[in-house]
Amino acid sequence: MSRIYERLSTAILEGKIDRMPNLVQRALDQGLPPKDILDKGMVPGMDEVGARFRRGDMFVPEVIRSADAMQAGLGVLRPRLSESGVELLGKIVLGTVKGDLHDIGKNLVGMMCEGAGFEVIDLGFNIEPDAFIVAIKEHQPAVVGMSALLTTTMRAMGYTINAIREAGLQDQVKIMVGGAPVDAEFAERIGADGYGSNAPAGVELAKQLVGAV
Ligand code: B1M
Repeated sequence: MSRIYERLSTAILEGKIDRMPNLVQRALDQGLPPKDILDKGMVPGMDEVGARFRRGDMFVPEVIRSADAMQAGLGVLRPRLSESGVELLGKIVLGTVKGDLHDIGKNLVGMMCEGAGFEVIDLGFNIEPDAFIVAIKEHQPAVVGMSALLTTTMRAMGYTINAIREAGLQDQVKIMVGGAPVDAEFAERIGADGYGSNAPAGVELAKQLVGAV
Protein backbone atom coordinates (compact mmCIF):
# COMPACT_ATOMS: atom_id res chain seq x y z
CA MET A 1 0.00 0.00 0.00
CA SER A 2 1.23 3.50 -0.81
CA ARG A 3 3.01 5.14 2.11
CA ILE A 4 1.04 8.30 1.46
CA TYR A 5 -2.17 6.60 2.61
CA GLU A 6 -0.56 5.91 5.97
CA ARG A 7 0.61 9.51 6.23
CA LEU A 8 -2.88 10.82 5.44
CA SER A 9 -4.40 8.57 8.06
CA THR A 10 -1.85 9.63 10.69
CA ALA A 11 -2.26 13.34 9.86
CA ILE A 12 -6.01 13.03 10.47
CA LEU A 13 -5.52 11.09 13.68
CA GLU A 14 -3.05 13.72 14.93
CA GLY A 15 -5.26 16.63 13.79
CA LYS A 16 -2.63 18.13 11.44
CA ILE A 17 -4.99 20.59 9.77
CA ASP A 18 -2.30 22.59 7.93
CA ARG A 19 -0.57 19.50 6.56
CA MET A 20 -3.65 17.89 5.01
CA PRO A 21 -4.16 19.96 1.82
CA ASN A 22 -0.51 19.38 0.85
CA LEU A 23 -0.64 15.67 1.56
CA VAL A 24 -3.84 15.22 -0.46
CA GLN A 25 -2.34 17.25 -3.32
CA ARG A 26 0.79 15.09 -3.24
CA ALA A 27 -1.31 11.93 -3.41
CA LEU A 28 -3.21 13.36 -6.39
CA ASP A 29 0.08 14.35 -8.06
CA GLN A 30 1.25 10.74 -7.69
CA GLY A 31 -1.75 9.77 -9.81
CA LEU A 32 -3.60 7.93 -7.04
CA PRO A 33 -7.36 7.68 -7.63
CA PRO A 34 -9.34 10.24 -5.56
CA LYS A 35 -11.65 7.51 -4.27
CA ASP A 36 -8.66 5.49 -2.99
CA ILE A 37 -7.19 8.57 -1.34
CA LEU A 38 -10.48 8.90 0.53
CA ASP A 39 -11.11 5.21 1.27
CA LYS A 40 -7.56 3.99 1.91
CA GLY A 41 -6.01 7.12 3.41
CA MET A 42 -8.51 9.46 5.00
CA VAL A 43 -11.47 7.33 6.10
CA PRO A 44 -9.31 4.83 8.06
CA GLY A 45 -7.85 7.80 9.96
CA MET A 46 -11.31 9.06 10.83
CA ASP A 47 -12.47 5.52 11.73
CA GLU A 48 -9.61 5.25 14.20
CA VAL A 49 -10.57 8.65 15.67
CA GLY A 50 -14.09 7.26 16.19
CA ALA A 51 -12.76 4.10 17.83
CA ARG A 52 -10.46 6.02 20.18
CA PHE A 53 -13.24 8.49 21.09
CA ARG A 54 -15.55 5.58 21.94
CA ARG A 55 -12.86 4.01 24.15
CA GLY A 56 -12.25 7.32 25.91
CA ASP A 57 -8.71 7.55 24.47
CA MET A 58 -9.54 10.79 22.62
CA PHE A 59 -11.62 13.75 23.79
CA VAL A 60 -13.90 16.29 22.12
CA PRO A 61 -11.26 18.99 21.33
CA GLU A 62 -8.96 16.39 19.71
CA VAL A 63 -11.83 14.89 17.74
CA ILE A 64 -12.76 18.36 16.48
CA ARG A 65 -9.16 18.94 15.33
CA SER A 66 -9.18 15.59 13.53
CA ALA A 67 -12.52 16.40 11.91
CA ASP A 68 -11.11 19.80 10.85
CA ALA A 69 -8.06 18.02 9.36
CA MET A 70 -10.43 15.75 7.45
CA GLN A 71 -12.34 18.81 6.21
CA ALA A 72 -9.08 20.49 5.12
CA GLY A 73 -8.19 17.42 3.08
CA LEU A 74 -11.68 17.13 1.64
CA GLY A 75 -11.43 20.75 0.49
CA VAL A 76 -8.75 19.66 -1.99
CA LEU A 77 -10.21 16.23 -2.73
CA ARG A 78 -13.91 17.07 -3.14
CA PRO A 79 -13.71 18.67 -6.62
CA ARG A 80 -11.61 15.73 -7.86
CA LEU A 81 -14.07 13.23 -6.41
CA SER A 82 -16.99 14.85 -8.20
CA GLU A 83 -15.00 15.12 -11.46
CA SER A 84 -14.36 11.38 -11.30
CA GLY A 85 -18.07 10.76 -10.72
CA VAL A 86 -17.58 9.21 -7.30
CA GLU A 87 -20.88 8.86 -5.47
CA LEU A 88 -20.78 9.97 -1.89
CA LEU A 89 -22.74 7.86 0.61
CA GLY A 90 -25.73 10.19 0.42
CA LYS A 91 -27.04 13.42 1.91
CA ILE A 92 -27.84 14.01 5.54
CA VAL A 93 -29.92 16.96 6.71
CA LEU A 94 -28.91 17.69 10.28
CA GLY A 95 -30.20 20.08 12.92
CA THR A 96 -30.73 20.71 16.61
CA VAL A 97 -34.46 20.84 17.23
CA LYS A 98 -36.68 23.80 18.04
CA GLY A 99 -35.99 25.54 21.36
CA ASP A 100 -32.53 24.04 21.74
CA LEU A 101 -29.32 26.04 21.26
CA HIS A 102 -26.82 23.24 21.95
CA ASP A 103 -24.88 22.44 18.80
CA ILE A 104 -21.45 21.11 19.79
CA GLY A 105 -22.45 17.43 19.70
CA LYS A 106 -24.51 17.94 16.56
CA ASN A 107 -21.55 19.62 14.86
CA LEU A 108 -19.34 16.71 15.84
CA VAL A 109 -21.81 14.23 14.36
CA GLY A 110 -21.95 16.33 11.18
CA MET A 111 -18.17 16.56 10.84
CA MET A 112 -17.72 12.84 11.38
CA CYS A 113 -20.50 11.97 8.92
CA GLU A 114 -18.84 14.22 6.36
CA GLY A 115 -15.56 12.51 7.13
CA ALA A 116 -17.21 9.15 6.47
CA GLY A 117 -18.33 10.29 3.01
CA PHE A 118 -21.77 11.82 3.48
CA GLU A 119 -22.78 15.23 2.16
CA VAL A 120 -24.04 17.06 5.24
CA ILE A 121 -26.55 19.88 5.06
CA ASP A 122 -26.36 21.42 8.50
CA LEU A 123 -29.42 23.53 9.28
CA GLY A 124 -27.97 24.76 12.59
CA PHE A 125 -29.77 24.91 15.93
CA ASN A 126 -33.28 25.89 17.13
CA ILE A 127 -34.73 24.40 13.96
CA GLU A 128 -38.51 24.45 13.50
CA PRO A 129 -40.22 21.31 12.14
CA ASP A 130 -41.16 23.26 9.01
CA ALA A 131 -37.53 24.07 8.29
CA PHE A 132 -36.71 20.34 8.33
CA ILE A 133 -39.54 19.78 5.87
CA VAL A 134 -38.38 22.53 3.54
CA ALA A 135 -34.85 21.09 3.64
CA ILE A 136 -36.08 17.54 2.88
CA LYS A 137 -38.00 18.82 -0.14
CA GLU A 138 -35.08 20.91 -1.34
CA HIS A 139 -32.17 18.52 -0.77
CA GLN A 140 -33.83 15.07 -0.98
CA PRO A 141 -31.56 13.61 1.73
CA ALA A 142 -31.32 9.91 2.51
CA VAL A 143 -31.20 10.66 6.24
CA VAL A 144 -32.47 13.36 8.57
CA GLY A 145 -30.58 13.70 11.86
CA MET A 146 -31.89 15.55 14.89
CA SER A 147 -30.10 16.49 18.06
CA ALA A 148 -31.48 17.65 21.43
CA LEU A 149 -29.68 18.29 24.72
CA LEU A 150 -32.56 19.33 26.94
CA THR A 151 -35.26 17.15 28.45
CA THR A 152 -37.66 19.95 27.51
CA THR A 153 -36.67 20.02 23.83
CA MET A 154 -36.36 16.30 23.15
CA ARG A 155 -40.14 16.33 22.70
CA ALA A 156 -39.63 18.59 19.67
CA MET A 157 -38.05 15.58 17.95
CA GLY A 158 -41.41 13.81 18.17
CA TYR A 159 -43.26 16.88 16.86
CA THR A 160 -40.79 17.14 13.99
CA ILE A 161 -41.22 13.48 13.07
CA ASN A 162 -44.99 13.93 13.16
CA ALA A 163 -44.70 16.96 10.89
CA ILE A 164 -42.51 14.99 8.46
CA ARG A 165 -45.09 12.20 8.51
CA GLU A 166 -47.99 14.62 7.96
CA ALA A 167 -46.13 16.16 5.02
CA GLY A 168 -46.03 12.63 3.51
CA LEU A 169 -42.23 12.59 3.53
CA GLN A 170 -41.45 9.84 6.03
CA ASP A 171 -41.09 7.12 3.39
CA GLN A 172 -38.47 9.20 1.58
CA VAL A 173 -36.05 9.56 4.49
CA LYS A 174 -34.62 7.65 7.41
CA ILE A 175 -34.61 9.55 10.68
CA MET A 176 -31.93 9.32 13.33
CA VAL A 177 -31.85 11.08 16.68
CA GLY A 178 -29.27 11.68 19.36
CA GLY A 179 -28.22 13.87 22.25
CA ALA A 180 -27.59 13.37 25.97
CA PRO A 181 -31.21 12.94 27.19
CA VAL A 182 -32.23 10.71 24.28
CA ASP A 183 -32.08 6.91 24.30
CA ALA A 184 -33.05 4.02 22.06
CA GLU A 185 -36.39 3.49 23.77
CA PHE A 186 -37.35 7.15 23.30
CA ALA A 187 -36.21 7.03 19.67
CA GLU A 188 -38.44 4.04 19.03
CA ARG A 189 -41.38 5.63 20.83
CA ILE A 190 -41.32 8.76 18.64
CA GLY A 191 -40.96 6.74 15.45
CA ALA A 192 -37.30 7.45 14.62
CA ASP A 193 -35.39 4.83 12.60
CA GLY A 194 -32.47 4.82 15.00
CA TYR A 195 -30.54 6.42 17.84
CA GLY A 196 -26.85 7.28 18.05
CA SER A 197 -25.36 7.45 21.54
CA ASN A 198 -22.31 9.40 20.36
CA ALA A 199 -20.81 10.76 17.15
CA PRO A 200 -19.11 7.54 15.95
CA ALA A 201 -22.28 5.58 16.74
CA GLY A 202 -24.22 8.21 14.76
CA VAL A 203 -21.93 7.68 11.77
CA GLU A 204 -22.32 3.89 11.97
CA LEU A 205 -26.08 4.27 12.20
CA ALA A 206 -26.19 6.64 9.22
CA LYS A 207 -24.17 4.12 7.19
CA GLN A 208 -26.58 1.35 8.19
CA LEU A 209 -29.59 3.49 7.31
CA VAL A 210 -28.28 4.01 3.76
CA GLY A 211 -27.29 0.34 3.47
CA ALA A 212 -23.57 1.09 3.31
CA VAL A 213 -22.65 -1.53 5.95
CO1 B1M B 1 -26.57 23.79 28.45
N1 B1M B 1 -27.41 22.35 29.48
N2 B1M B 1 -28.11 24.93 28.79
N3 B1M B 1 -25.58 25.11 27.48
N4 B1M B 1 -25.12 22.59 28.51
C1 B1M B 1 -26.73 21.06 29.50
C2 B1M B 1 -27.21 20.18 28.38
C3 B1M B 1 -27.14 20.51 30.94
C4 B1M B 1 -27.11 18.97 31.05
C5 B1M B 1 -26.24 21.18 32.00
C6 B1M B 1 -26.64 20.79 33.41
O1 B1M B 1 -27.56 21.30 33.96
N5 B1M B 1 -25.93 19.87 34.02
C7 B1M B 1 -28.57 21.13 31.11
C8 B1M B 1 -29.72 20.28 30.59
C9 B1M B 1 -30.56 19.71 31.71
C10 B1M B 1 -31.70 18.94 31.17
O2 B1M B 1 -32.39 19.31 30.27
N6 B1M B 1 -31.91 17.82 31.80
C11 B1M B 1 -28.41 22.43 30.36
C12 B1M B 1 -29.22 23.57 30.53
C13 B1M B 1 -30.25 23.47 31.64
C14 B1M B 1 -29.10 24.73 29.76
C15 B1M B 1 -29.92 26.03 29.85
C16 B1M B 1 -31.42 25.83 30.08
C17 B1M B 1 -29.27 26.87 30.97
C18 B1M B 1 -30.01 28.14 31.29
O3 B1M B 1 -30.03 29.03 30.50
N7 B1M B 1 -30.59 28.13 32.48
C19 B1M B 1 -29.63 26.71 28.50
C20 B1M B 1 -30.65 26.28 27.43
C21 B1M B 1 -30.47 27.03 26.15
C22 B1M B 1 -31.30 26.40 25.07
O4 B1M B 1 -30.83 25.47 24.46
N8 B1M B 1 -32.50 26.89 24.86
C23 B1M B 1 -28.28 26.15 28.19
C24 B1M B 1 -27.35 26.81 27.42
C25 B1M B 1 -26.08 26.34 27.12
C26 B1M B 1 -25.04 27.14 26.37
C27 B1M B 1 -25.63 27.99 25.24
C28 B1M B 1 -24.37 28.06 27.38
C29 B1M B 1 -24.01 26.03 25.94
C30 B1M B 1 -24.26 25.47 24.52
C31 B1M B 1 -23.28 26.05 23.50
C32 B1M B 1 -23.35 25.31 22.21
O5 B1M B 1 -23.75 24.16 22.10
N9 B1M B 1 -22.92 26.01 21.18
C33 B1M B 1 -24.36 24.92 26.93
C34 B1M B 1 -23.51 23.82 27.20
C35 B1M B 1 -22.12 23.87 26.56
C36 B1M B 1 -23.90 22.71 27.99
C37 B1M B 1 -23.05 21.52 28.45
C38 B1M B 1 -22.13 22.05 29.54
C39 B1M B 1 -22.22 20.79 27.42
C40 B1M B 1 -23.00 20.26 26.20
C41 B1M B 1 -22.00 19.76 25.18
O6 B1M B 1 -21.68 20.46 24.24
N10 B1M B 1 -21.46 18.55 25.41
C42 B1M B 1 -24.18 20.53 29.01
C43 B1M B 1 -23.72 19.75 30.24
C44 B1M B 1 -22.96 18.53 29.85
O7 B1M B 1 -23.30 17.85 28.90
N11 B1M B 1 -21.95 18.25 30.62
C45 B1M B 1 -25.35 21.42 29.14
C46 B1M B 1 -20.41 17.99 24.56
C47 B1M B 1 -21.02 17.32 23.31
C48 B1M B 1 -19.94 16.74 22.46
O8 B1M B 1 -21.84 16.27 23.79
O9 B1M B 1 -23.94 17.40 22.96
O10 B1M B 1 -24.06 15.26 24.36
P1 B1M B 1 -23.37 16.10 23.35
O11 B1M B 1 -23.25 15.27 22.00
C49 B1M B 1 -22.79 13.94 21.98
C50 B1M B 1 -23.90 12.89 22.07
O12 B1M B 1 -25.02 13.33 22.81
C51 B1M B 1 -24.20 12.55 20.63
O13 B1M B 1 -22.94 12.70 19.99
C52 B1M B 1 -22.22 13.77 20.58
C53 B1M B 1 -20.76 13.41 20.55
O14 B1M B 1 -20.50 12.21 21.22
N12 B1M B 1 -25.15 13.29 19.85
C54 B1M B 1 -25.71 12.72 18.75
C55 B1M B 1 -25.60 14.55 19.95
N13 B1M B 1 -26.44 14.82 18.96
C56 B1M B 1 -26.53 13.72 18.20
C57 B1M B 1 -27.26 13.46 17.05
C58 B1M B 1 -27.15 12.18 16.48
C59 B1M B 1 -26.34 11.21 17.03
C60 B1M B 1 -25.60 11.46 18.16
O15 B1M B 1 -27.83 11.83 15.37
C61 B1M B 1 -28.54 12.83 14.67
